[in-house]
Amino acid sequence: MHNTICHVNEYDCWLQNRGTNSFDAGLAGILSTIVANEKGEVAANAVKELQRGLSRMFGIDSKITEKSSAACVRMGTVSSLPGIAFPPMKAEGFSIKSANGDFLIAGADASGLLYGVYRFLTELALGNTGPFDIVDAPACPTRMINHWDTLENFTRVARGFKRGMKGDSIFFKDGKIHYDPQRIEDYARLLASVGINLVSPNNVNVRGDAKFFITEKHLPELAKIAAILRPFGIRMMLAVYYCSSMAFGGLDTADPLDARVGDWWKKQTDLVYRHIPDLAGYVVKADSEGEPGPFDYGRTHAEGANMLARALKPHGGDVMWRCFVYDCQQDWRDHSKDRPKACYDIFAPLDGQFDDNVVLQIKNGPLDFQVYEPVTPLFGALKKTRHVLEVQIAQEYTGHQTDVAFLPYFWSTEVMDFDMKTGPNSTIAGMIEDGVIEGFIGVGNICDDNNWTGLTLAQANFYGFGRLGWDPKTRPQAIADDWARLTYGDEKVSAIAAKIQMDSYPALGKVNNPFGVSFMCKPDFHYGPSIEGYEYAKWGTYHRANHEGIGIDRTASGTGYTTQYSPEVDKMFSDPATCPENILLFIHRLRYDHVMNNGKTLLQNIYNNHFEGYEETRGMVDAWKSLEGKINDDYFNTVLERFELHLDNAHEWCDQINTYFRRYTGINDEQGRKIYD
Ligand code: GCW
Repeated sequence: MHNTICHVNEYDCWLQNRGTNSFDAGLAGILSTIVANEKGEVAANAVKELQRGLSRMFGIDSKITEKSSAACVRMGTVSSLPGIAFPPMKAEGFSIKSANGDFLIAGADASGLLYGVYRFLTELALGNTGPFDIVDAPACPTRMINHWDTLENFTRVARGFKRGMKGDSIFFKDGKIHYDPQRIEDYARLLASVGINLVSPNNVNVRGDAKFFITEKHLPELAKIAAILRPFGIRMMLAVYYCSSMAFGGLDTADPLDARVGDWWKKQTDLVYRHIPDLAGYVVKADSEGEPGPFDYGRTHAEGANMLARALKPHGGDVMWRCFVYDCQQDWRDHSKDRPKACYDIFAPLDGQFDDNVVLQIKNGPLDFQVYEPVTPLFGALKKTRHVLEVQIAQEYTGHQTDVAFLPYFWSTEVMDFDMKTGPNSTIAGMIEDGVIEGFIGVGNICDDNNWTGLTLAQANFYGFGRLGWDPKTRPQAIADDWARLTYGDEKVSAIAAKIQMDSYPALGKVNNPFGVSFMCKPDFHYGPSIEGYEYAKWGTYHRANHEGIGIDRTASGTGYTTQYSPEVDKMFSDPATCPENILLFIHRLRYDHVMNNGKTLLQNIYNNHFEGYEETRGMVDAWKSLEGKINDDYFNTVLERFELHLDNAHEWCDQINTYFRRYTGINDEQGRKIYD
């Protein structure tokens, strides 16, 4: 019988403090001596992190010394360990070896050493005590969290709605930069433990006083945050306001081709770097959802981005230029415009015109972080422009950190695995490995709640984001398993928690995204159903359901969206029989009596998915309930509270969507299940 209660501290996430030493005497002896001689800020911190981690996670008190003849952990960067042979390591990589009774942790560089330390601690926590022969490195150089935090209270996304967040920012409060340094350090540890090396704290909609982040008013405080992140190998970026030269620069223009504008940015950027010399650069949202940009001056996005890039260039900084540019003032009556086409139409023709320190930041899908969407066609199309992939860790459209939705499942199976067929290794993961896509950016889901993410189980999304940025081919099952074992320790509890995570995304897709129809959510708030909430709005997010059918024809015979892809993908998408079902109605307008590959009609499949999705959600909740008494009550209950809301939400989605389609079609469910009038 298994009677012990698994104690989990929600604050510690996957770096649980197990406290007591359960290693045998031999192993504990080796771990009690760390031999290192590191002086640099990051490398010296790596040594301390090993000491702290061994103490916190395993109750081993170790001493750090420069020499030892006893068996020990030897560690250092390649340059500080002369005379020892290492396998070749890539930048930020490490090797962990068992040799002559010692453990040897070597970093290609200081960050690599730090990542080697976390990997070593992780292996021990997973029960692997060696012998070790691990060589590893991150797949891409840019692994970044974009916080969408505002100075006003709470981590708000825009227009006054939290959209996926609970709690407030860990950086800002009451209109000011305000933080607990210990909390920032703990955050940095979590980030570095999964290989994240960049953070931008402020929202890309740069409003109010956040516009002044690049001035003396705020730079000293921001520099202090940067200083806490630095020993963890993490650099800061800042989201900047495109029209700063007008907002407080005393100019009457932000025209990128006006020399006064470029000069102003150069001076301002010099000031920024006096405070934060290793700032990684600026993140920019321009000509997007009401934010100003180069279009206001009749200039291209290359001209706008290059102007900022030139100010950053002498300091080694990059511009992360977001490609979320589309017309948000559409008229639903006008069928000639198709929002998902905008990103490619605007940016593909500019390929080759960007400076070498401009990096285009492209959302995974062409619409906006919906539950299912095709991969943005710009990937694979850009040949001469640096670019990165942006996903949303915050559950804006995927359940607001109230509902459980394991996003690595989606990022992996629908994004990383998708083959753009633009070359020999043209899955998104392949392009990341080949350096074609040079980074993975996530809109953060962190807040000041004790558990960091509001919904405790959403810690797995933060964790999984890091894992996929490190290795984009990591399977979601491995992420779920490792996250669960590191969090819970106990095998039975871990198996149940991992299964809940793995079941969650397919269940979500079944209840609230009928075959790729998106934006059926409550306008602005983005949680809960409102089937026609966006139907007559200006945002370009229509499904155009009527009594016969639903969806938009985005093939060559319709809006032409699919022609933005390679011929092979265009062909696969264009035939409803080969188009991936998760995005079928994103690409096609189909009649409700269209027979799908399983021989059932579209309508019947919609009904089936909704009934099943709700039952699957109930199954997840029951699985969680089975953990009562097996896990500490406080942890168990906070998760259960959210699960109850989640189940209500799934119920509402299921019934509203089924009723909507039955009202339109007058056709009943073939299995006679209850659909309300
Ligand atoms: O999903 C949308 C959000 C906006 C956000 C925008 C973006 C920061 O609703 O709040 O703005 O995406 O990505 O810029």
